[in-house]
Amino acid sequence: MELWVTEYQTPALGFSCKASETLRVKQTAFQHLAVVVTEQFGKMLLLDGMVQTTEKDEFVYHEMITMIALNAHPAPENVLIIGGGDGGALREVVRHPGVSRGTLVEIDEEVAQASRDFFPNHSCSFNDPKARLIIADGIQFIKDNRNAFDVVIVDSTEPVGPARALFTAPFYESVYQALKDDGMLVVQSESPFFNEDVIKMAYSGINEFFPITKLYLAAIPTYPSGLWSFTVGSKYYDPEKPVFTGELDFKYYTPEIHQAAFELPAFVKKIITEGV
Ligand code: AG3
Repeated sequence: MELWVTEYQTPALGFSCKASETLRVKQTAFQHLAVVVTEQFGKMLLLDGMVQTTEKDEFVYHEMITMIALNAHPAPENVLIIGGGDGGALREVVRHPGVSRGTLVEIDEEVAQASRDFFPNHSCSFNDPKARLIIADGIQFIKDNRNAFDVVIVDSTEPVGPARALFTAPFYESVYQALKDDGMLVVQSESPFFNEDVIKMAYSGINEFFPITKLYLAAIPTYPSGLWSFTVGSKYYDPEKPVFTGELDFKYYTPEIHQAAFELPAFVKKIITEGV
């Protein structure tokens, strides 16, 4: 018998992967969690039926959600990640030579546990001396910090369930206050093909508080439509300009990609210019 796992990316579109094994299926306190082994992409983590990360293509998302801000900020010493309990983004953060502390605040400890159990290449970051893993509500955590971080990265699930408030203006205001005077925020903001509303919500919410707001793109085969967006809010530095000159081994990111990622197709530009 063949086993296939399907994410319904829209009510009319399913994305299916042939799977050889189911490693974990459980309802956590916050969401439904599954880990399966797919033939195409290796191990895959799903939350509430939505693909979060796979062994084979995780590098695109994790490099691109971290390195744009880290390489555009001249001194990204103290970095906070909200969500991202699999540890993939944290792995990228702590390997950056400019970073001295990477703090990850994840609400659901079962996500971190699944990563420890099945995704060693993600969860290796938990043992890094620069890393700190906190199981807590990111919204409360950010409110308790003022003028503390150089970069804040929001590696959330979709704005349904526990992540809903992470896409609202009051949250972006708390992030603004938790950042230092030259700080930067990066959030994952979904697919320009399927989630125009989410992009508008993130872009306009961030733009309310941050003087510089920009959208950039990356190609991620296992996420809906394969084209993914990130929104960055910056208090001072231009996020488009890489200033890091050191050597790091990347699989997707290059200094040229850094700048090219901000070049938007006409229909994407329209999403952020036509307002909410
Ligand atoms: N967080 C964003 C995943 C969004 C995917 N959406 C979907 N499959 N419908 C990923 C967490 C990786 N650290």
